[in-house]
Parts: sequence; structure tokens; C-alpha cells
Amino acid sequence: MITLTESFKVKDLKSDVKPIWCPGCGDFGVLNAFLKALTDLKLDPAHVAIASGIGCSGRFPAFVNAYGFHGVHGRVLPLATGIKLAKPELTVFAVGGDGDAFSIGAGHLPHAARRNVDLTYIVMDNEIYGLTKGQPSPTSPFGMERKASPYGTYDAPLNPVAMVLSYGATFVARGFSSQPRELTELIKRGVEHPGFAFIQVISPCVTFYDTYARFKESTTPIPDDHDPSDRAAAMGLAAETNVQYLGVFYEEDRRAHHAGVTLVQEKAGSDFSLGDLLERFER
Ligand SMILES: Cc1ncc(C[n+]2csc(CCOP(=O)(O)OP(=O)(O)O)c2C)c(N)n1
Ligand code: SF4
Repeated sequence: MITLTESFKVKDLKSDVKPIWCPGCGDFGVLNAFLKALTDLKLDPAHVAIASGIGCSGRFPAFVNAYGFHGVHGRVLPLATGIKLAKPELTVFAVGGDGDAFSIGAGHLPHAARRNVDLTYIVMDNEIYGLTKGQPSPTSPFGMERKASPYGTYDAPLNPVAMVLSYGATFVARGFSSQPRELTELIKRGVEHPGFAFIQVISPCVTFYDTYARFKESTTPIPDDHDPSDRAAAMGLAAETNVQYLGVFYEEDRRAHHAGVTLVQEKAGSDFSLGDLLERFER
């Protein structure tokens, strides 16, 4: 994490591109919390890289004055992993929607989590595909009736927090776009965590599925006496469906992926080269 002595102001971190999200979209709250987290941490934007998938949420990097890569649908984690491996000194973020993360990109999530890639993954979960006009997503609730699912969708939704906990992630949290102060603190903790930090952010889509009222009712902070080093207790909180807990479910210290790769390189020897490797394969 490369920091500055004097921090930038939030307005300096906004790019010249104005968000084209619908007025009231939860993603505005996520962007504001993100910019505040960067300024609070005094992160040098020249050492920040943000990768994104495809979706309304995928537009995120364009609005930030830092390095950005708007990738292809579902491939944000391989992209962000590559950035971190090539330039470990960068603070890396991956951002995208629930469709990008848990449908087309779902196969990448367990591996980024178990490898403990040192990045912060912010999933803006609106329980629907926003960009493509409101089809059900893997987090859409049972029976959701919308224009694109007029008879209701009767698939059981995934539980992202429980899923990522079971993948062995070392930092797992949930925030809400309507609670910017708390969300800023979660993003800061995610960045400071030296490994894979997964943050599910409830971020309603006002145009296709306005869930603000439901989540204002059902969200509550994780109890103060929760021990975030206890994965089983974290699972218990995640399994709770009557309320949606907000805060840090789990945190653990474990060697990050790029540090393990460096170890392998050291073991392979200082005179190791791609040529040597190819030669060994050919033998
Ligand atoms: C390979 C591929 N398949 C499908 C699409 C169409 N597509 C674009 S965005 C999207 C889903 C968007 O939903 P989500 O990831 O939840 O993001 P949101 O728009 O809600 O932020 C889909 C299916 C695509 N762009 N590329
Ligand atoms: S369609 Fe939904 S997710 Fe997309 S910008 Fe509009 S409110 Fe946000």
C-alpha cells in the first residue's frame, strides 16, 4: 500500500467522466464511500488499480482518477489477480455486480479466495441484472416477479457471504450503500487486510428492483460480541435470513498469493528463466 503524506480530496479523485447511473442507484453510495476510503487512507491514486466486470456496476473505474480496466463479463478476478502479480506494489480493487460475480464469474471466486489474492473485491449486489434490464440473478429472492420474470423466479438464491466463507476467504464483510460511513470503514478495513477481502454491498437498483425499503427494515449490525476469527460463528450469522447482518463476519491472517509466488520463484533459483523452464519441460 503506497500512501501520501498529504491526502487528495474526494473531488480530486473523481474523474472527468460523470456517472450515468440512474438517479438513486445504490452504486452512487458505493462510489462515494470508496472515494472517501481512498482519501482517508491517503492512498496514492498513481498506485491504485481498479478492475471491473460488465454491468452498470462495471462502469465504476471510469469515474475514479486512478488506473482502471473495464474487462469482460465475469472475468474481473483473473484480471485483478494478474494486475496484483505483475505489480504487487499496487493497491488493487475488483468491482462488479452480483451477476458478474456469482453467475458468469462464479468459477473464479473460490480460487481467488483460496489463493488469498491481496485485493479488495466489492460486489454491488442489487439482486438483479441491471444493465440488461432486469433479468433474475443468482441472488434474486425466491418468487421475485418482475417484467423479465412475470411468473416469478422459483430458484433458491445463493448466499454470497456463506459461500465465500466456505471458500476459505480471509476477510468477509457485508455493507449497505445507504450507510456510507459504515461502508467507508469496511472498505478501509478491506484494503488494510493483507489478502483477499470480499465485501458484499447491498446496492439497490431503483429502476428494475427497488429494495431500499426491504433492506432498511432487515439490515442490522453484527453483534458486538461476535468474534471475527471464528469462521463457524461467521457462518452462523451468514445463515441468518430473517435479518441481514452488516459488518465484518470474518478476518484471518494468511500469506497472500503474490508472496507465495515469490517464494516459488526464490526456490526455483535466482538464475531461473522462462527458457530454463521450457527446457525442463522438453526434457
Ligand atoms: C459473455 C457475456 N454474456 C452476457 C453479457 C450480457 N450482460 C451484460 S451485463 C450482464 C449482467 C449484469 O448484471 P450484474 O452483473 O448483476 O450487474 P449490474 O448491471 O446489475 O450492475 C449481462 C448478462 C455480456 N456482456 N457478455
Ligand atoms: S439500471 Fe439499476 S443498477 Fe443500472 S444504473 Fe439504473 S438503478 Fe443502477
